[in-house]
Amino acid sequence: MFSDRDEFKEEFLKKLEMTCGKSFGESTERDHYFTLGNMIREHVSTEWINTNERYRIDREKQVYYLSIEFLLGRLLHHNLMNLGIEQVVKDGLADLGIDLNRLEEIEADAGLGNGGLGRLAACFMDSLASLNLPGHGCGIRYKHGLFEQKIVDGYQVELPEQWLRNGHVWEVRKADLAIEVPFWGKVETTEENGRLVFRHVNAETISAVPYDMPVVGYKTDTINTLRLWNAEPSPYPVNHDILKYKRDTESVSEFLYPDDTHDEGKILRLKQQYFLVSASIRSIVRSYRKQHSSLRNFHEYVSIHINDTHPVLAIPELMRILLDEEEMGWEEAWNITVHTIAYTNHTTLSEALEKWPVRIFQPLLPRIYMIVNEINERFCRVLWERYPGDWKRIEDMAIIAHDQVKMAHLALVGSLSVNGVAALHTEILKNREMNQFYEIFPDKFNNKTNGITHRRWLLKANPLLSDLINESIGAGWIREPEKLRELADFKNDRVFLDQLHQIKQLNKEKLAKRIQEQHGIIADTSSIFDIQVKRLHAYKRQLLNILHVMHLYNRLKEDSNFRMHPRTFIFGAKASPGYYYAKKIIKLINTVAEKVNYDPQTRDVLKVIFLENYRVSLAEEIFPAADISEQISTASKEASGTGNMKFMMNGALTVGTLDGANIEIKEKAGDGNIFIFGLTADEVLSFYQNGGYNSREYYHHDKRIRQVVDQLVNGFFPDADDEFEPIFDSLLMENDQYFVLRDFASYINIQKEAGKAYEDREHWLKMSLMNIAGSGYFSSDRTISEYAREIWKIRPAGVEMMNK
Ligand code: 26V
Repeated sequence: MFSDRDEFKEEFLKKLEMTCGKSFGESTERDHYFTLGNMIREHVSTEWINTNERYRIDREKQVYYLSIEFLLGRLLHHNLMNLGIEQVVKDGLADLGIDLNRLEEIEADAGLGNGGLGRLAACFMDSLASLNLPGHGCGIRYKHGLFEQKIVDGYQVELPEQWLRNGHVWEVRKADLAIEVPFWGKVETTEENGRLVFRHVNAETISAVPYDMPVVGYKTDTINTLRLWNAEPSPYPVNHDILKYKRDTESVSEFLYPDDTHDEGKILRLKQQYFLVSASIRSIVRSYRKQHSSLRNFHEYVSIHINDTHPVLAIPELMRILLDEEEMGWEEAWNITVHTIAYTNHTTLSEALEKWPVRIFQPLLPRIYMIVNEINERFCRVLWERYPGDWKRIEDMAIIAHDQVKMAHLALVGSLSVNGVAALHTEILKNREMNQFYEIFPDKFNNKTNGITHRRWLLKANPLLSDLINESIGAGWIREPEKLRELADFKNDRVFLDQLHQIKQLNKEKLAKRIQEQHGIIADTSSIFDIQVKRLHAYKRQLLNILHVMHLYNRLKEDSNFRMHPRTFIFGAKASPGYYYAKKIIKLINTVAEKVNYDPQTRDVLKVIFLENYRVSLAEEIFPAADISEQISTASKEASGTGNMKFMMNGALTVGTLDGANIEIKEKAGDGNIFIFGLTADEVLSFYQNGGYNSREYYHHDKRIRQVVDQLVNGFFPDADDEFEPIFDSLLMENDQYFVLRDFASYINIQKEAGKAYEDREHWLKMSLMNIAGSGYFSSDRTISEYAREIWKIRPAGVEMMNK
């Protein structure tokens, strides 16, 4: 690579002329961005090829992470940082009068995901490469990532996102490696030489064309691959309406999560899932066959991880290859398959557990359906032997029942490992949601508490804090994040704490500047920045947060003696387009904002800001600027949360329930350095089981609650008419499923406590420091090391496998 800035400049200028066909004088910032991006990718190519070569020759075990989402965000800065050339490039560009920061802003976010599940996959890619582990991602190259959100008159409006509009510099199209994926048609069964042979005929095929992206590890020479599949018309269509065929085909990689309320949408989703799985597994097998003469020992060299149930058809697809192509017997094929696949569960919400109607599944994927059916029959037989006569249990646990294919059951039966994503979540899976499966397969279940890449979320996102950490404990934490612990030694160091304060202020100013530019609202940086950013969902209880804001507003209006430290409540959230209730909450937040931000009596102490189009690149500016992190889900509902970890690592204090990873955050930060409130998971689950909650009692007995709930419908918001009636109804008519009113008083109290604590600056900074110091555990390097050691059994490159 370039050894100094002059060498860099020379190459940059040469490349600029070649790629853009313009002189430097005529070139635009966009030209500079693309020139730089292409240059970096080309430099990476040699190491990329070397890594693949090394993997091939060493025949090391490889892991493939299959995920329907990869929420990557921007890659330029990240790649420069990981390659260790950030400074040279920055200086070289500065000599040419180019500001690297501005070039970074040109890059569109690769937003191929919804939220935590997709961002987790992206963090894992970074950790795998940075730990020199042979791990690759497989996903779909959606033409449109998650929609772009506009707020119009307080309502969410969705626009198609266009990340590929100007091309994407980090991908390489590999047309020669395309794979034909078959749908529809029929299976013909014949007997040949005493063996049943299955032929899938009259299928409509779709070409899966891989686009590979290099995954650069932090200052290592490992460059792994993220392979995203693009759906294109096959060169051999059987369908004669070519235009329709082309449209139908391309729609497979057009949108993330197409609406599946109707059959057409369901078909498209299932098509996407099989498209991802079939192309991925077949390309894995293809490269395996180059090094091995048979698939007998496949599971000793390959591990396939399925990120939630979306890629669960990996199980019957691998079976299909082993049975139909390798001509193995069922037992042997099954043994290999189960030993290859591992599954992570990311939610216990029943509405998110995937089920597909047989009437859709069977015709779309006829051979795969036969195999799933066989897996189901064999599994039911095992159940019958174990629980003779227990029809109810068998019906509950079957993979196919009541005309539905239950994807989670298939995953549980067909994989070697099943893990939850935080300690509490895994316990809930074992003891409740998946208890019947836990009884039969106790050894499959294990916990892998989520993590985040500290390189993006601290080193890159918060350079000021990173510098301070480097100055005080050295840079060892970048490779060994647990070393952040050493920061605890500074908790009585006034000078250090003061620097911590300065940095937070500067980060808040930066965010305030963006808020003013985009929203025209002035955020007072001496106020507490109290932030809730995440998908919008009822269980995450953005509603609790905004009702609390309304309560504070009422106090300020009614009691001239009421004092509180000024607060800026910041929200960022996208609601799923068909999720009516979530959209109402967005409208409510914006309506409250209108009211409190412009009231002369309150505007100096209370501000509400809804940040439009929350996404990875915006998140990178938000976390470093937070004082308070809102993690207020109904206990038991948030599997883990990962935003909570990003806030903690940047020194925000958590106001939260004992849910998901919050519990572990409390352990690592220390009980005194977090603000916990509300029902526990056991209490919530026992209410669900035994009843006993009546939201109206809380409404009637607490006038603070009555006041804010009434304000939803009583004209308090002058133009709202019956806008918020559905919210009112959810709280009182539908008995408040998520215990908003039950936790309300407790939330008011803890928020008051947090506000008070903020006024003792030194103590606050100490608490903040203890959060940063305890956050090393939440690096995805720790998470990935656990997956590698305990599930995948892979070792970093260069380390000999024992007993091999
Ligand atoms: C998705 C949807 C989409 C449509 C509306 C209903 C609904 C309900 C739940 C979900 C969740 C899908 C799985 C998921 O994204 N889980 C998240 O995974 C994160 C990474 O493990 C974890 O930190 C979050 O707690 C968990 O919600």
